Amino acid sequence: MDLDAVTKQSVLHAKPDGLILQYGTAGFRTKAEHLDHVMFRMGLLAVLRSKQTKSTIGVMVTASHNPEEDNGVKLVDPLGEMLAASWEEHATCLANAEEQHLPRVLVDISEKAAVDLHQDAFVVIGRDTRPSSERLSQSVIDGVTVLGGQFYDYGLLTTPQLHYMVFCRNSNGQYGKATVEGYYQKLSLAFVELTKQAFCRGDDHRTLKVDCANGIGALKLAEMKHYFCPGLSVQLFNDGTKGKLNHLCGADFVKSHQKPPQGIEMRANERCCSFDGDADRIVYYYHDADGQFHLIDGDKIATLISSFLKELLLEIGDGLSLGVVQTAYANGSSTRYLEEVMKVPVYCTKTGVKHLHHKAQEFDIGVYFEANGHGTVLFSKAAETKIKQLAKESEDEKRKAAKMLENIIDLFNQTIGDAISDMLVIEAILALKGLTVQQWDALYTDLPNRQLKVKVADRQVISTTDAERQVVKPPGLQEAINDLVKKYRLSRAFVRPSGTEDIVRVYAEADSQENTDSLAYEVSLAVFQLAGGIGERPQRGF
Ligand code: 16G
Ligand code: MG
Repeated sequence: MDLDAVTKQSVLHAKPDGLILQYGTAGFRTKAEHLDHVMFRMGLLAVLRSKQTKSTIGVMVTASHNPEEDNGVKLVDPLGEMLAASWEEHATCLANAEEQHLPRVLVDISEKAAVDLHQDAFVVIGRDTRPSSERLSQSVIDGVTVLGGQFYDYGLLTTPQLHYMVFCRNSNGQYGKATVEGYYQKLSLAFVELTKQAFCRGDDHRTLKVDCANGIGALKLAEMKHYFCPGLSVQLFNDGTKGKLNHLCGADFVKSHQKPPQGIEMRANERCCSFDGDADRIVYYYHDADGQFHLIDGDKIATLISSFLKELLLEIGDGLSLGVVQTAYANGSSTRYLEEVMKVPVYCTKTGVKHLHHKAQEFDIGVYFEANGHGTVLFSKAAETKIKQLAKESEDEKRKAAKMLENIIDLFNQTIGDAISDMLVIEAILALKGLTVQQWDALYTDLPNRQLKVKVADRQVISTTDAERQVVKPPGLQEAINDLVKKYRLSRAFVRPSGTEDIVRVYAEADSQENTDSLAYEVSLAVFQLAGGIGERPQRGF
């Protein structure tokens, strides 16, 4: 390591005094103007990680659903997975080191992680459409080059596409070609194969309206859409030509406000969906004939997909295990439906893709979705081998089911959740089952729910257990929540410190919207009083 060169370059990417940031569930994320030094340093870290794993490492510059002024950065590990937890700590140390300590921290990390400094390093970089992203990804490149790493800059990519590229490169092209073209071909081929057996329907059923959050999803879908036409025709809205990224649109807006995005023309019973700013989340929705808005969130997506997979697994009859992984935010009705009607085992983990991903790996086939629309399906190596073998050998019906499963394996970006993959799988299932969006929605009825935010002096005073469903500290808060929950029917509430914002999140559900809103308010007040609330007290009616 040429530490003198690092010190010289680092001055050009100086860390603002006193700024402390944490590598959280979504990497580093804050106002773009505070991130130049973090980007440079993540370039350095990616080189060390690449040398240590002797593999290509990815760096994605994005702040997903956050406002356009924000930005962020995440590292992608060799198998296209999120960065290993021990390296999140290294990332935090490196990002927060004062200028004069930077060389020492680099040496420390190299020693602790037993990095072979003579090894070559290769880093691939992607970025979203934010105005700040191009400049910030240049800072990543500066970091990579000063430590002697090689790099390839993909430029504009969705987050899942960068994960895909990393995995392709580390599997010698076996997973697919490490190009955008390769990604389009792999997914659309599987989609066309899978939907071959769908019966013919009217043209209107094949159209899907997509709100692209004025983000990268618009550019990539525009490039990709002719690959799966005429099987599916997508109409793009909020494509970034006019509106601001994530402003009054996108999956996060639709899910948290439970209303349609601006900038999309919805007619009664038309199927619509929204991506988030980096296209790793998706939610569906429609207006019924009375003009009422219906949201189909990640829970209902998981239900649709797992019921289809379960049918196929029954058909091949090979005893492969299927499990669904959710978080505490999953609507109580979805959990009940999955367990009691579909008889599928359901597990709850902490919020954040890496936790769900980890749990889903325990099954032959693990379906995981957060209610916010972040999710995918993982197939174990053994399941994949079995399915591929059956698709070649067995008799007719079994073979048909195995072939479909094979296409589904190819369709899901097996690295992390991908809005484009999810959309294609959902569209294929709806076509194959001849289901309308209303029929899908009618699988079960969501319990009314409400999410609120509370400002506190230090959100770390709250600690939780049981996959964030119970508060351990501060004392008395869980008892207060228990007493409030008892007042309502079908009720549930929990609180947790956010991993991405400086606030505490409150979730409540109950038998009616009115009761849900009361419960959410009362729990917010308990948090404010017992966990050091600051600013304005929570108000009833929001
Ligand atoms: C991040 C997570 C997302 C989670 C959200 C929760 C990843 C890639 N992203 O965006 O899964 O739902 O954080 O945010 O893990 P919160 O901690 O502010 O509620
Ligand atoms: Mg996202």
